[in-house]
Amino acid sequence: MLGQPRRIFILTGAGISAESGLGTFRDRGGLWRRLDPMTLATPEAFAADPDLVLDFYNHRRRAALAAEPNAAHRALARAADALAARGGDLFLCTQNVDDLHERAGSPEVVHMHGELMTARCVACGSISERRSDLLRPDACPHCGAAALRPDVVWFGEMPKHLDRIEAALARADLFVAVGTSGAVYPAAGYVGRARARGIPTCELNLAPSDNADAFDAARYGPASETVPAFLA
Ligand code: BJW
Repeated sequence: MLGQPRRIFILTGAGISAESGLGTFRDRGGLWRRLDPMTLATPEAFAADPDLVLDFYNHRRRAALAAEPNAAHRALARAADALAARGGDLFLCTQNVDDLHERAGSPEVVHMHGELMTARCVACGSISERRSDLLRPDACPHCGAAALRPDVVWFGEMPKHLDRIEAALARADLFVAVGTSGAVYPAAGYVGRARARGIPTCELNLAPSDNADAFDAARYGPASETVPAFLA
């Protein structure tokens, strides 16, 4: 199925970081099995109880900082270098807010749901690096307003980098989804778009995702095994 793809679109989700010790959202033990996303991951939740929401993300940021990339993250970074050396490219689009792809050495990572390691000022819109807890009041390093929020995309908000993602989907010749449940849009719709263009699609997951039927092929198992094997 791989043939000679030169422009691979990879979509990753929480499953790729599971073996690094970071929790997923919807499978067994997942965050949204224990916690209500409507009280933690919406703009309304942040308006109603900012301390609770900041606490949730402070905890997640600390966990991400303590985690290490695993073999799946590293295999993607190596594949990006190898493809680039052959004149192709690997477009890495992640729904994850951790920085494990970057720390594994991936040259470019598109975080469509934002990042834990940056903060956004709701007053001036600037984005600044943030590796320590966000507290209130916490001043924006650019405008000084006490208006920092986690730079993540909550339900009802517009995902980031959609133009770049569209362009990459339009030129890809292979689409691969890794460790994502296919439950959240627009990311869950990308496989359908790839199929409509007639390019091969494959999912690498521990178990069939919600949209498994939309893929031509699948390999099931832990990402630390399936991703290096798939890209070898
Ligand atoms: C392993 C493994 C191992 C485990 N190895 N695998 C169309 C239809 C219906 C609804 C909508 C729609 N379009 C939009 C919506 C509304 C909404 C939505 O999708 N709702 C659904 C729940 C129905 N979408 C939005 O609101 C989005 N915005 C939007 O649509 O704006 C309008 C617009 C967009 C575009 C064009 C025009 C208009 C925003 C969504 C924001 C999602 N935010 C979160 C939180 C981010 C910050 C944070 O991290 O806290 O993003 S929610 C959460 O879900 C997080 C994730 O990125 C996202 C996806 O989760 P993911 O990664 O798939 O994780 P899981 O847990 O679901 O799955 C893990 C998988 O790994 C499982 O399959 C396991 O089997 C597997 N696995 N261990 C390999 N070792």
